[in-house]
Amino acid sequence: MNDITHSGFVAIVGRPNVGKSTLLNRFVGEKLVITSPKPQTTRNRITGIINRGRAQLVFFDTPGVHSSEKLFNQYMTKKALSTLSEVEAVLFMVDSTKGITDAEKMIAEKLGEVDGKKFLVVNKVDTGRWRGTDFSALGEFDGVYEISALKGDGVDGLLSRLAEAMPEGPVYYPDDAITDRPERFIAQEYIREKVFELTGEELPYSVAVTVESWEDKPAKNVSVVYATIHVERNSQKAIIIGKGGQMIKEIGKRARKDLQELLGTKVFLDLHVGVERNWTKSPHQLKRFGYDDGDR
Ligand SMILES: Nc1nc2c(ncn2[C@@H]2O[C@H](COP(=O)(O)OP(=O)(O)OP(=O)(O)O)[C@@H](O)[C@H]2O)c(=O)[nH]1
Ligand SMILES: [Mg+2]
Repeated sequence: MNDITHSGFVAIVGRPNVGKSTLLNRFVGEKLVITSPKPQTTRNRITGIINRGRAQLVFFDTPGVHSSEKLFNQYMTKKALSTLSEVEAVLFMVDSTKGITDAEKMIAEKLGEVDGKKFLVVNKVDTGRWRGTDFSALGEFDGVYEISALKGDGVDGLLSRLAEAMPEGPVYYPDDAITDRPERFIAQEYIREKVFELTGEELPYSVAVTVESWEDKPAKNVSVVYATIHVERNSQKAIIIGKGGQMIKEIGKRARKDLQELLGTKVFLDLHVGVERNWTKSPHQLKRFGYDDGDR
């Protein structure tokens, strides 16, 4: 049981690569969402739940906001911006090592129409590479926080402030929940993260992952998971498989390790590669891989 009397939803928004997902993981204290030095890592709105004192905070990690002609990128930006009007508070995250870009201006403009509380979060201050950009010029904020999502500096203070800002409300999720996403989804994301880690610049943007089957065998303390890595072209399939199957083996090894850590059980992970020609350009295929206009 808990004594939660206050609750609310908090959106984390910003352009790609500013550290939104790193911050969500820091808040929940687990590797819930995937991160990478490459931009456009997060593709869906993903919930992270934490209880702090009397408040339950339901965070939304969102895809990076950026302008693009591509259907898939437009979907991601739309997903992020539409989240803003549904929350009690917004964390507008910027990268202290960079300047203000069009993406920040897009977000600032949208924030002007939003009722919830607005906090400016200046991230990556651990780098010591803040060149004096005045981010607070982006709008009116209820607070400005300088943090390191990676190292944790300033994160606790921000969390306390957010907890205080939550209105009276119901308990949305049980005590032990950290997300409303199923383990299948997290497994797919872990596999996708390893593709970001192990393959070159463009390839990760052509990759989607689906879990085909998942069977828990409690007697043997093992989960048996079959998953497919979808790419857009045959040449990409060859890269994912690698010489003598080395690449796919390494992807599987790393994803399995993360999954075992999260689940606390052994995992048998079997990976396959499939070609879905130009799936990023097809509304139907985007939907099939979980990138649609529903509430996620
Ligand atoms: N030095 C430093 N690096 C950070 C910090 N926060 C995040 N990073 C790094 O910045 C990169 C991007 O982090 P993510 O959390 O994936 O960024 P994101 O905003 O979720 O990116 P998208 O999902 O692409 O929109 C990763 O390499 C992180 O390790 C920080 O506080 N300090
Ligand atoms: Mg992210």
